[in-house]
Amino acid sequence: MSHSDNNRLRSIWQAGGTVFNSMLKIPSAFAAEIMANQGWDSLTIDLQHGPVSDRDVFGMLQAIFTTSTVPLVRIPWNEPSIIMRMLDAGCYGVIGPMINTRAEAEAFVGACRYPPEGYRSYGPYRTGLEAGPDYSDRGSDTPIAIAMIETAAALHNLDAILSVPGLDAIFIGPNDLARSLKAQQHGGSSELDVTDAIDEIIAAAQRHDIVAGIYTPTPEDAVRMMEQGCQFIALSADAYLLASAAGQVLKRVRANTG
Ligand code: 3PY
Ligand code: MG
Repeated sequence: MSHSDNNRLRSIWQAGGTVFNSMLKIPSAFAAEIMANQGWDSLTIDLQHGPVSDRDVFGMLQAIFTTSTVPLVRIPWNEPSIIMRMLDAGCYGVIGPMINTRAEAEAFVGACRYPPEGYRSYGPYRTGLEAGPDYSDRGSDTPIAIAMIETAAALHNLDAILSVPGLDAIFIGPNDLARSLKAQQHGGSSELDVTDAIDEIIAAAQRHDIVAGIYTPTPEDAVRMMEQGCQFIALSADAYLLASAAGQVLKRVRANTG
């Protein structure tokens, strides 16, 4: 497969479409290959939550690149060295967790772009194999920079974050967002509803002409969020999908025996 065109996810978004993605938490090239063969537009290798380490990423990328699925990575924290190493290895986009201020968003986007747009250091040792020898000439426009909005602070600084040049998309983390908003309300009700906050974030992204994305645990949530305007849907994760399929099969067979 050739990724030598510009990032395919941008073409989907520019045509008004939705990118369907899932998270990879199983540190295995084989598991990544199985997931990539199911037709996801993109898959996100998750270095933030789960047992995947830097060293696992290489084989997982090689497996994903046997298909047209676009590989992204979620870094453990907003830190430039891991962003650069993941882009050099061949990830086509980075999801940065817990981006709370404009300065953090600028640092995040800058690490994904070569000068003059950013401060990414040169050294794409594997990317050229997939993206072609001219990668370094267009290395600044190929990677997708996706900032996670998942705290009360980020909600407060929404317009400042969303107006950072070069930011492609935001990704809402509903779990952290709920915890952060609840903490801000000094404990508040245990059933805090984050629907209003999510609506506010999607509306702000649309105002700034930035793609809105969100994590959704179920297909029903995914459809609902897509209808609300999200164009990047991260639906569940390999580990959860394996658990769910295995559990359902066993339940069905037990229901039909003694
Ligand atoms: C969250 O819900 O906080 C997430 O980070 C989902 O990936
Ligand atoms: Mg989170």
